[in-house]
Amino acid sequence: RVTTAVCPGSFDPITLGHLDIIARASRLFDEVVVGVAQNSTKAALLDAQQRVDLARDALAHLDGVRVEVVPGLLVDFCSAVGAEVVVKGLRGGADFDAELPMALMNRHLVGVETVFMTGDPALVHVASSLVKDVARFGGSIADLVPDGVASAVHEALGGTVARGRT
Ligand code: COD
Repeated sequence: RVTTAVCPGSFDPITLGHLDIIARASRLFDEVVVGVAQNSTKAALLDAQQRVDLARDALAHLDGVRVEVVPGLLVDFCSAVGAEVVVKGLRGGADFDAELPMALMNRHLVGVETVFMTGDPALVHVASSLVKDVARFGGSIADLVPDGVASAVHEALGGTVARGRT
């Protein structure tokens, strides 16, 4: 039987940390659906279509991986795509504290299981929020995000010129 996993996130923007988790999940599950969702506690810089387009470009080389918008509740999306598993990445204890109630709520709602994957130690400092902050104040984010993402972030921030590599 085919096991489908959903890798959800805000992906505002997708980073090399996300890419690592998704690539590793794609080796464990038959199908991985990357769900570009709305986190009600965060205001997004990029609109949903931009986040989807950047993620599609960054993940095009991975077999069995596709990217879709999560229009509402994550658990409804999981049911719609036939996923029994949600995959999340953990950078440390703060991620676990944030993820545990979501995992328990999602299991409470429909019984979906959450599988946690350890973040690559070389990438645990990489967070979309920090990436945006570095870019906002003129730093280079080129080696933190997939190709094409840095220019989209700088453009969304109003054409901030990055120092060093862009
Ligand atoms: N290394 C490893 N993992 C990483 C890294 C990294 N460098 N960076 C990010 N991650 C992991 C995060 O820990 C997370 O698991 C995932 O990647 C996505 O991260 P973000 O920041 O893009 O996304 P979040 O945390 O804002 O996503 C929250 C959701 C959008 C998934 C959540 O709000 C949601 O499910 N929303 C839909 C509505 C819903 O169902 N709400 C009820 C939830 S119980």
